[in-house]
Amino acid sequence: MPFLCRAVALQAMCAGECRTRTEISLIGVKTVFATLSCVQVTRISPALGALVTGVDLCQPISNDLRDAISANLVEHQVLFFENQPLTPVQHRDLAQRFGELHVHPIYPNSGDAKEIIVLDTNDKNPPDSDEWHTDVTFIEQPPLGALLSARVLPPFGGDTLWASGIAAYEALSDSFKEFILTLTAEHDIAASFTIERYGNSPETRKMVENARLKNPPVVHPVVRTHPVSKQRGIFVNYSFTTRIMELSTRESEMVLNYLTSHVSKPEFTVRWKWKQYDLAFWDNRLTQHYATADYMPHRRVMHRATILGDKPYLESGIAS
Ligand SMILES: O=C(O)CCC(=O)C(=O)O
Repeated sequence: MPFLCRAVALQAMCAGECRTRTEISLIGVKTVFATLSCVQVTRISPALGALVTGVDLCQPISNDLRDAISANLVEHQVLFFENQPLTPVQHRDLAQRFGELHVHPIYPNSGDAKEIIVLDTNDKNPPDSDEWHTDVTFIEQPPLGALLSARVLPPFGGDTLWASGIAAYEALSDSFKEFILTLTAEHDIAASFTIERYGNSPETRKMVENARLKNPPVVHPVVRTHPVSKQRGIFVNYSFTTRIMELSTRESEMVLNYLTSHVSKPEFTVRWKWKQYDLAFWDNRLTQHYATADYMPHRRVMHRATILGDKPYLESGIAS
C-alpha cells in the first residue's frame, strides 16, 4: 500500500488530534513512522514487522480502528501489540472483527471459545512449530491472518520469527521468477499432522483420520498475488507443501527445497522476543513463521485465533 494511503488510514484510528510523518532513509530501506495523538506504528525490520502502541484491544474496536489495523497489516505483514491481556472470549471477538474464524481440526481449543487454539508446550508435549510454515494452507481458502497471544512464557527462549514471502520472491532472478510463475503445488494436512505425533490413542487416531478425510490435499499456485496489495510472493511452505504438480518427483523436491530455504534467509525475517500478553497479528497470505523450540523443559502457552481468507490466485500480466 502506498505510504499516503496508510497515513490516511491511520488518521482514522483516533478521534483526537492527529499528526502523521513518513520517513524514507537515505540508504533506501523503508522506515515508516506514523505518529498520532494516541497510536504509533513503528517499523522494526526491513522486510516486515511493525510495533503498534497506544491501542487497547481488550475493548471492542471501532470500524475505523479495524480498517486501520487491516491496512497496516497489509503494509507491514506482521503487527505486534504489547500488554493485551485478552481473555479467550475477547481474543475470539477481536479476531472475528476481521473475518470468519477457522476451527482447527486437531489442535486443542480453549474451553471458553472453540475458535481459540491452545498451544501448550512442555516436556510432555514438545513444540511442533519449529518449522517454517504458513498456517492451514491445506484448505481451499487458507487463513488471511492469525492473532497469537503469549500467555505463559519460559524464562528465556521461545522467540518466534516471521518471513516475508514477498521480499523472498522479489529477491529472485527474473528468469527464476518467470519459471515458478508457471507452477502449482499440492498442500496436504497429512504432511505435518501425523498419526505418530497426534494420534497415539484410539480417540486421537480417529480425530486425525477424520481431519484427513475432511481435508483432502488441495492445489495452490506456487506464487500467489496478494488480494489487497496485488504484490506477488512465494506460497509454498515446508510443513504442508508436498509436491509441485508440473515437475518430476526429483525436480519438485529440488525446487521446493530451494524455495522453502530461500524464504527463511535472515534478510527476509523479523524475530519477536515475547513478553506475557504480547499479541502478534500476521498476514498469513504471504508470510511464514517459525517458533523456536529452545526452552525445554520449561512450559510455554500461546493462544491463537485464525481468520479465514480467500482462494489463492496468481494474477497474470503484471510485471515483477
Ligand atoms: O508458538 C508460536 O510462537 C507460533 C505458533 C505457530 O507456529 C502457529 O500458531 O502456527
